[in-house]
Amino acid sequence: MNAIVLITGATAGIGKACAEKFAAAGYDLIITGRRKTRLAELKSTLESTFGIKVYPLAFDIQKRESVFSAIQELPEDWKNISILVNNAGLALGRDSFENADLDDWDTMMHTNVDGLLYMSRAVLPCMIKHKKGHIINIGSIAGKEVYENGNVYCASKFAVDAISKSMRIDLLKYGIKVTAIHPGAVETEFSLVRYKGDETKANAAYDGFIPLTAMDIADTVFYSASLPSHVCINELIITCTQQAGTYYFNKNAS
Ligand code: NDP
Ligand code: 8X3
Repeated sequence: MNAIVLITGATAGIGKACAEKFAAAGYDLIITGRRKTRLAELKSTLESTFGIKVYPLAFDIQKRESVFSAIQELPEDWKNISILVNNAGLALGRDSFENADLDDWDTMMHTNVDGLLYMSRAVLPCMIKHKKGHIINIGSIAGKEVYENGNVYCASKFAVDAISKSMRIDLLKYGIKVTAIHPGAVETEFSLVRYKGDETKANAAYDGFIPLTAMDIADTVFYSASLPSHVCINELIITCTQQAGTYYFNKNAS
């Protein structure tokens, strides 16, 4: 086996780009998400293109039992995970606090926060045993600054920021690295999911500027994971050149 990377939310966007990036560098991959067909297609493409091994795991990351059993049931030779990329996540709705859908709030907190916690706890015993490992959490600029109608999505990403900082302290004694990457606007399926399939609203989210691509973030994740063992990027905020915060954009720049 090559070194193993587990990437959550690899069926689309940033997670899929991370899978392509690590596969191209010769890592074996465990890829997760709910959409089985997409996982199977990605496995087939990456194995045939890069000659690596891919183990797909389809489950809902919100469900604690599903996360722990998926990891416990991995074949022994797949359990030695070197890098965990906690990427699966979503925003649902962009509504004012008093009107926002409570189910949307629950789904965001359960996915972005609980899912990341469960996955980290499920994978950690192996990293602790080997006194080696790297956990890379995908946060957001929304976890650094709140914005109007961002309420619970922002809260979930502030939680990712806090969890990343505290994990780094608690896991210091095991030599495990913890990195948080906080992207600004990245054009993926994110906005389509946020606006529940409304393509007009989703496309409008990127009007007037050139957003980051999923591969821009995958490059940054891969760079963070490729540094010498004594170097750990703690956190990194990355935006496109036309963005300087959750509110500040230089739109329609020539
Ligand atoms: P996409 O919608 O393109 O991809 C999201 C991924 O998360 C999919 O693979 C999806 O898989 C997975 N996912 C969502 N919910 C669940 C669930 N309950 N169980 C398992 N997997 C789940 O979005 P992005 O690639 O943009 O988002 C990736 C991460 O980046 C998220 O954490 C997001 O918050 C963060 N981010 C995104 C930014 C952006 O502008 N796009 C900016 C900053 C951060 P499936 O549907 O198959 O389950
Ligand atoms: C996604 C970026 O600004 O749309 O995390 O919340 S933003």
